[in-house]
Amino acid sequence: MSTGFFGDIAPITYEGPESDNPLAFRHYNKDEIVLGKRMEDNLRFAVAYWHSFAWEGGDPFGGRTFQRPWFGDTMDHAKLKADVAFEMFSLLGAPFYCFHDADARPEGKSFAESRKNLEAIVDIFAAKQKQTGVKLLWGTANLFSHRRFMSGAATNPDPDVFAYAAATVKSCMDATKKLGGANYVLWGGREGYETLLNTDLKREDAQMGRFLNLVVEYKYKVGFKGTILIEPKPQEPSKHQYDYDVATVYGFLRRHGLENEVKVNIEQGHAILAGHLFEHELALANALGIFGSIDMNRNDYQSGWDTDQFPNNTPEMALAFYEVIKGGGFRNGGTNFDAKLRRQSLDPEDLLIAHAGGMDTCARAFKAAAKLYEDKALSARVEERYAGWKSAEAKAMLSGKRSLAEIAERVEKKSINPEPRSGKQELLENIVNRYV
Ligand code: XUL
Ligand code: CO
Repeated sequence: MSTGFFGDIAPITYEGPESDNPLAFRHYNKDEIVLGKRMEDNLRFAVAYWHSFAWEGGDPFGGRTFQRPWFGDTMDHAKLKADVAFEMFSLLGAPFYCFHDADARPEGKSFAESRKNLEAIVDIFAAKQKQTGVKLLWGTANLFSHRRFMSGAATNPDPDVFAYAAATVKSCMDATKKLGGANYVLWGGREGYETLLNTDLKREDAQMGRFLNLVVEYKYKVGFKGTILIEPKPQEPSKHQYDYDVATVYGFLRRHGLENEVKVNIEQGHAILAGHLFEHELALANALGIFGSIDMNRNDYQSGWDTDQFPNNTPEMALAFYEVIKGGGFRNGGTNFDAKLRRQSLDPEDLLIAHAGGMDTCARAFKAAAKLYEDKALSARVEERYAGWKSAEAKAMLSGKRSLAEIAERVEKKSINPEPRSGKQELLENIVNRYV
């Protein structure tokens, strides 16, 4: 039976580019074949439980603006929340969702009570997944909201907090496995520091490395088939976070022997906070072989803060999806809307409008990127730019067959005097604009 929260709004369908219905797709036709796959399978959209159902509309200057009938600390509230959430997934035709333990269940008076609350909700989620066909893209543990985690989870100076965090992750991995989740995510909002004056960096790195190894060991022990993902972010809430960006995470994984076990979940807003383009982070993860999934959203470029807005910039998103496509597309990963309404967007329909718009813009951007890729509009030129490296002598230099002295000798003997060539940046930018 419907909760009635969304009134008489009908499921959102594809109506084509000419439609002016705010609750319709203009570009996202889930069955359209692009790059040999249905759009639904290319994009693998997921709704983030925390932003849409747990966040109350507060900001640093004011509290709750949303009035939702499921706000409260009881299991009945949590059940109503689950009912509305799955109604929304179905109205949107979103194939996946993602959640933290704390989004879904009330906090208990003890660890055991919190775990039991989670298990009860997981049973409800499992039944709803079966009814609706909606699946879990990833599960995760909230190791940052409760005051016990204020000085870190794995990196806490208190070993009891490390243990509590480990127990929490175990319960969330169990939940994710039970729900058939495609991935398990770790985002370390408090794994970092507020001040170096009270921090032992070396020790905290070792603690975090051991913690992640425990997670990977447990994955094999229980036979979880999904991918373990780390979500990089440079700061916020902590002044400095150890999973700063993709390059930093890769160094951490190498240091702890995990570069073949763990991949990354890359978020647009986090890339911007780290001083990178979203596509930079995606391209680097591909180059390092650790690309996993994306958190799609948009930062306000003026605020310098993680504003988690719904994505709406087609040209920027097309370049991001271009990197996803170049890397072979999503395998276990997908497009999770780690995005929240603005706090004045009070109406139930605003939740649907926001997601439908985000899905539509992603579809439009993905199709532009797919065409750019198929036409080799950029890649043929990139290949040409590096063509000199195909020569035998160039290959010999790279493969260790030439010493520095031998290379120097050849430069003099052949009077090598390289002539610079145009990088053609404006031409390439103009080409991209023809597609987006
Ligand atoms: C916080 C953030 C998290 C993670 C999951 O900035 O992105 O919501 O995605 O913990
Ligand atoms: Co995120």
